[in-house]
Amino acid sequence: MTSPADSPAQSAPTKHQELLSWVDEIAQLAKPDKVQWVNGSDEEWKEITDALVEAGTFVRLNEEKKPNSFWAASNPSDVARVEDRTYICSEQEVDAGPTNNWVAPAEMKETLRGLFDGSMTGRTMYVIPFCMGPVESDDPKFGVEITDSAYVVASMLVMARCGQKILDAMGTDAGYVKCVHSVGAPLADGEQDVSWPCNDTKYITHFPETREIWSYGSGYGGNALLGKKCYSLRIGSVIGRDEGWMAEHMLILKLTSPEGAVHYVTGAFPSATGKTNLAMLEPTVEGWKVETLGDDIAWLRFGPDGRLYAVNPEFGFFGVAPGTSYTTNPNAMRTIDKGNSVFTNVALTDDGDIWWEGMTEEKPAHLIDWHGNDWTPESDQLSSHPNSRFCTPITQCPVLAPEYEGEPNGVPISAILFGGRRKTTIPLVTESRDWQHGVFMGATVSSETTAAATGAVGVVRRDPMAMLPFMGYNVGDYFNHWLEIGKQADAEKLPKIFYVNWFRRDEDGSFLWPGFGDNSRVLKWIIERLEGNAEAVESPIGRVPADGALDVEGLNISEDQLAKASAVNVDEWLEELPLIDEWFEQVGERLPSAMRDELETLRTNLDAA
Ligand code: GTP
Ligand code: SPV
Ligand code: MN
Repeated sequence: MTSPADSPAQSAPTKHQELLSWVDEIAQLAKPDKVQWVNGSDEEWKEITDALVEAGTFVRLNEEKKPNSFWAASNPSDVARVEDRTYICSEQEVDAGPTNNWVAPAEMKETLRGLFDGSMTGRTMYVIPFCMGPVESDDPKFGVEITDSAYVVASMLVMARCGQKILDAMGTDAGYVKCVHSVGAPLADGEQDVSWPCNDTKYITHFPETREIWSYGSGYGGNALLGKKCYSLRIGSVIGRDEGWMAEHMLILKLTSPEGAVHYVTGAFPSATGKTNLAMLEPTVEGWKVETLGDDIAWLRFGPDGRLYAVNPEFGFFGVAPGTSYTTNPNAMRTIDKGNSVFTNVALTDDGDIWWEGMTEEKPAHLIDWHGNDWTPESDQLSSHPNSRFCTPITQCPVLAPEYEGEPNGVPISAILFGGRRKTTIPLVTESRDWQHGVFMGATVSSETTAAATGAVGVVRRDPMAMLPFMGYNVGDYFNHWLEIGKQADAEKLPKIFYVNWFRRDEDGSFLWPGFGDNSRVLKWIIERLEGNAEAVESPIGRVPADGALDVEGLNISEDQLAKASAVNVDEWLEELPLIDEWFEQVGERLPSAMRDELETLRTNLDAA
């Protein structure tokens, strides 16, 4: 056994002294068997995935169906983000705000030091240098994740730009976010490993002042791939507040009209509420084209022309598997069919491929389900966990916009969509009157909870800007930051803000709006509004499409259904008001007064209606 005391620094591929000593410090604490720097080479990918197959974490899929791809099943207790175990450890409790769990940083560090002491014994400690967004951008943001999970290494290699080229770009002194992760399952000498090591004790912790992330006990997605939610959103939102930009839970798409006009649009919808699907949809309206730039996270910065530019800091899709099919999201299917992907908690077919609920109309006669058990269509259990995921390279997406690589500083945004999953109340599409009203729409987004986080599913909660679980600081300050951003640009340069809901239901529980590719009809109306070519009417909650303004040609929907999907129902909104009151009470004293003003305007409008 080589001990970390054998100086990982000597074999280290960097002269960044501060980084080297930090890696050394973590190795001294966690006591791994060895330290390995991740370089991002093809040989390394093969070595790591082979080792994961050997360990039973990965099953290699059929090369003809999914080349260079793998199936993994997690421990059944480790399947989603754990919001109740997620902490923002700012110096002052008030800076974490009323929506985040908080523990004082010194106290949390002490707890973590105890947990990490020897936590990597018997394992390899990997060091993953990564960059959020193109390394060629004007202001590349670096991170280094230390982890004892080879599954995390394989997933990070798909999800972020990683390896030697990043270390080289960091030089000897670049700043970076320190990300420390352990599954919390040390191995005693000779102890047999399990296929998915993890710990019942979990901590997902963030230190906004020192820009650090420490994650313990989980190997899953947003808990463990620390470039994703932990850095890109929680720490990212803090950096953005301090530097005058925004880190948001948004897809980015490019829309081209039949006349060739190009618009870039972002959309913030809560977890498992349609970002991946909208990002790469196939329009059902004639002549319109959608291309993808991102499906989960956008960093928005002002460009020299005073417009807001969006960059996707990620390099892959970590998408919800169930419901993804050649009918609902053909471009996601084409992306994964190219291989080089990791599938977690889906089902395995008899010919070495993967399947999940909704992939095909006809269910396979036999599967191995995500628990590793035999499964047949008669089975009363789902074959795949509702939050099972595909992890696949974004560069394989057939409708990836060339700007993804070609514009390292991002694309100028014309419109921002907010949306939630609501059975009632929220109409198909509403246009805000101005930036402040749009911020109010975002600040009051509500949505039914999904399987993307542990806990009850289907409960309506406020999920402001789809960021409730991802804000790295006080929610009131976050709203204020949105308002401040709006003051930094002329109104005509700011994106226009819209509120959408694809999930309204009929009395019988069925969706009123067909969704998916037909959401292009809403995008079309939005773009026509921006260009002054579509009619809208004022309503108490904002502007909605005038009769006949929404293109429904060829759409299989009754007039009654469309009316119900689009309706501004004053009674439903009057029931919503006390919920918004309650939410603003919860936000507390740092709620900007402009948000109360907007609420009073809404109340007045509804009373007059
Ligand atoms: P995260 O990756 O968790 O942030 O999720 P996401 O916002 O990217 O959600 P995604 O696009 O993966 O969609 C989640 C679920 O919603 C899937 O099961 C989809 O099939 C379903 N869905 C997406 N768009 C629509 C839509 O327009 N209508 C309906 N009814 N369902 C949709
Ligand atoms: C989400 O929950 O919003 C996701 C999946 O995109 S995770 O990476 O687990 O955060
Ligand atoms: Mn997400």
